[in-house]
Amino acid sequence: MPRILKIAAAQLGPVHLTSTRQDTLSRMIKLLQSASMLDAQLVLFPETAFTTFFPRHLISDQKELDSFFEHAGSLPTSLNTRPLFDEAKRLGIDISVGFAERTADGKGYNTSIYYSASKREVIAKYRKVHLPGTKEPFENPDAVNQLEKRYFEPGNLGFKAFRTPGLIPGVQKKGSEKVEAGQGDPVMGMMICNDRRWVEAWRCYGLQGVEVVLCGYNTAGFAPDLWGARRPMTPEEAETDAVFHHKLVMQGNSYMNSCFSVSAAKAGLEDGKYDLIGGSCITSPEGHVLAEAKTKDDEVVFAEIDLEDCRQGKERTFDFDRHRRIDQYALITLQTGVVEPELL
Ligand code: CDT
Repeated sequence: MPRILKIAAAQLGPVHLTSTRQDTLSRMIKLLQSASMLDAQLVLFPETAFTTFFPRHLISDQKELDSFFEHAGSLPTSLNTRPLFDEAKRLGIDISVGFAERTADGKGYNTSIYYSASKREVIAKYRKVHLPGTKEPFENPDAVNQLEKRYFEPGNLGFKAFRTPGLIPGVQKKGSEKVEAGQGDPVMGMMICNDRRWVEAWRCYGLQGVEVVLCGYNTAGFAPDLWGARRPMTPEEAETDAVFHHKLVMQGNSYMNSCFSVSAAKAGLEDGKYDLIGGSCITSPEGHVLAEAKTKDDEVVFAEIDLEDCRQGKERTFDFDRHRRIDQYALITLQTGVVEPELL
């Protein structure tokens, strides 16, 4: 049975340290409205969407640092964020959005939530597991820093897939007479930026029959101290490579887990200095790019997809039940780092 879904990535152009929350929020609402004109049912916003990507800065003033964070419970009610949720409710569009989360006991997480317009509430929350970069800034004063390990704890909610209600009429529900895989409400999973480079994250979702993976990101285009460089690269070459790797992991992992994926960038030159790649895209379970951003500015990337397309991979090449050999994969959970074979 076809299960059609209209989905969009809301790519944001640069958000500067000097950008006001109100201005950024208005841009996000405008993107939501543009997606609504295309009839989108679900819109994904980037990682830390409401502010600049602040982990590149060393911020020692606690009050200043706190100004980048939100409490998850108050996201749909806080003055800083509420208008986006009100508009999603008014338009009847589900949204997934990334933000810096401060918990009641003062911990920080890099988080994204899924808001269901039909339920009028947040139905899922994910905290970024793979935090890249360093705790301390690089000695090189010109380096681009990525201080996520300083500001955030590693996510502790695992990779928990969830169903999104109210998007597709006539799907099978709990207690339906004949229950089959791939006939219910869409199965989705969230990851955040660096997570997309880790096959383990995708496989955890794949094992729950994920049909759409949502991933917001802020990826530096030119950051040799972070990426490392075996040979000197111009900023243009480095950015081309970064976009290539972004698409490679979205396409490859979508294929290997027979799912669609949506990725939404924060893109362009933040603070006139820090280049973030664009490349927001929607990929298919066969690994093809269905739609992609053409700019590094505010832009909606849209596709109409049929979740039934996930069945081909899930029932043949990647029928996990028939073909996986977990007795041979023990190393994956026994060992974190690399242990090479003994020298000859
Ligand atoms: N935001 C984020 O996770 N960015 C990282 C940069 C990695 S630097 C080695 C990314 O994987 O895109």
